[in-house]
Amino acid sequence: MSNPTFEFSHAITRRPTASIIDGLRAEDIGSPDLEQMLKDHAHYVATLKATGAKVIELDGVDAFPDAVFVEDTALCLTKGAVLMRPGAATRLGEVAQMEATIRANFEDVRQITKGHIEGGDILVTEREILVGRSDRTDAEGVEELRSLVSDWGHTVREVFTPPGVLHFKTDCSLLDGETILSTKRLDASGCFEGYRVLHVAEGEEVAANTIRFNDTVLCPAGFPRTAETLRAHGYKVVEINNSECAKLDGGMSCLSLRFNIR
Ligand code: CIR
Repeated sequence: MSNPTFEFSHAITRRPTASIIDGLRAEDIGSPDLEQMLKDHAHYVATLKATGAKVIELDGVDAFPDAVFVEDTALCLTKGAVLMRPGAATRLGEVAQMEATIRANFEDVRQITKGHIEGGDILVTEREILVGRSDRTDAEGVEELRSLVSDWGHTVREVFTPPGVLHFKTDCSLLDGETILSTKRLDASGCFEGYRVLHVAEGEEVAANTIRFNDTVLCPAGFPRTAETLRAHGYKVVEINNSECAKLDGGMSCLSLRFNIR
């Protein structure tokens, strides 16, 4: 495999802690169960490792209930990394918790200092970086990201996360250099023109937040028609229970930062 958009040597994850019950959520559908979440998290980490990647497993930070959702704190690219500035006030401090690990792995580290942007709103494809404006990501944050990554050769395109959807990637994932898995509602916005788009099955919108990690697509369990679509298109799928993270609007992408420094 030589395609940098889905070839990863490393991932960073962080264990959930007891404070997970205080994690942010749009709607209260019950408190996450830490024991179950730890089991699911271990399955997730083992699946990443099984692809041959090194997983940097960070200890939980009890002071930050949402810290398990590491994706929102940084954007890892080939030439460097950018520390984010989360739009959720309770999550701002998570960036400082991640900074040392990012600096240990990247020589060139830049930082968003204006506005807000969360990693969950960023989809990196082979040709561009799509950033969805959302309740967590604003125009100022998008503009600063654009200026920070332009000399690394990246083009940033501002798009829009559908109303009521937490992050852009809540509704889509990159499956390979040209293929995106998306909900119909997000694809209908026209943001994926020029890409091949597979739709998640009707009623399985939650399954849009998957990750392609080396030869494997990690998919939340319980969405059999979408898993079948992926398998029918030749992807190797591993289904991971996501019942507890889902109570906090989290999914497969949120649980790791992924990069390639092989
Ligand atoms: C939050 O509301 O910020 C967390 N409870 C969930 C974050 C999910 N992160 C992601 O989609 N990248």
